Amino acid sequence: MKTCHILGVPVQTGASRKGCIMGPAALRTAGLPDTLRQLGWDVTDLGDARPDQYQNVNHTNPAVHHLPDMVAWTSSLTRHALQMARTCDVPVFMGGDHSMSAGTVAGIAQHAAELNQPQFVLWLDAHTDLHTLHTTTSGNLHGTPVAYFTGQTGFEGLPPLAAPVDPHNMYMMGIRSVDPEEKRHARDIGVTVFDMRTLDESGVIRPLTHFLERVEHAGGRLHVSLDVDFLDPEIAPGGGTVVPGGITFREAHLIMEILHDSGLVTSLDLAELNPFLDVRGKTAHLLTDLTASLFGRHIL
Ligand code: EXY
Ligand code: MN
Ligand code: MN
Ligand code: MN
Repeated sequence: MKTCHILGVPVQTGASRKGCIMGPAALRTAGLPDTLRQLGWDVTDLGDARPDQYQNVNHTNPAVHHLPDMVAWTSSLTRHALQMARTCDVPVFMGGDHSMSAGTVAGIAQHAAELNQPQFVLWLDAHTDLHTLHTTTSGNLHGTPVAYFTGQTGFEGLPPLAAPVDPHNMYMMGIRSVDPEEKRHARDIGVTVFDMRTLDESGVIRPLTHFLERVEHAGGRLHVSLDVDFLDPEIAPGGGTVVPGGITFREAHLIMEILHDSGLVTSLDLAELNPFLDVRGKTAHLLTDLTASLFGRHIL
């Protein structure tokens, strides 16, 4: 039986609006662990992570706030993610705002390096989250994890990476809100971005299967990072930075079903769920249902 360890990550200081601290509890209330058990997975809920010691660190960019929190969470989550990747088939991280992925992806990538396998990342998001501590103007650090774990400079104070993710192994889908510096950054470092315009024109299947062929050919491991605002706000209102014109219910399930059938997914983030902004648990239930599709519920 395949094993899945689930870790709650109640972090919210990376986001502009508070409430992601309740994300893990909302996903448990929506029944995520038992849903996966009913699909035949050996699921262990590890409870919620805690940040490491609070270190006093500040940054030359006056806009940046809550940096000590990101430092404390990143060092804790890198350690947790590495341990989880070593001890189960598919670690699942229930956030919490997207700054969590600085630590989850860093730890997951470190394990891939131990296995001498390339780490690929599929970033499902309206945003590229490619700011550094120097380029962010909002100072909300959930807009920076991708630049951090791909090893970009400009993260003074954060833990050094054991194994940066190669930006050429990063694919993004659903993108529709990108700041000018992020556009430059994405081009300069070679991240592949399938924005909503591309998906409108070509659908989700072609870009996704092209990416999965690359992962398969490279013998890679695949981390999926699903941000609530990847989805259209009509079906997923429970996020603090939602953007109109997102992925539909069926497109999202199709992506999860194709990912399941590929057999390539080795870890998952569920990020940016803010139950304070949700409507009767609608987004928490949708994330749980999408995770069930990723774990094989659709198999007849
Ligand atoms: N790019 C904007 C900023 O840096 O503030 C918006 C970031 C939103 C990040 C959310 C987690 O995806
Ligand atoms: Mn703040
Ligand atoms: Mn994000
Ligand atoms: Mn986002």
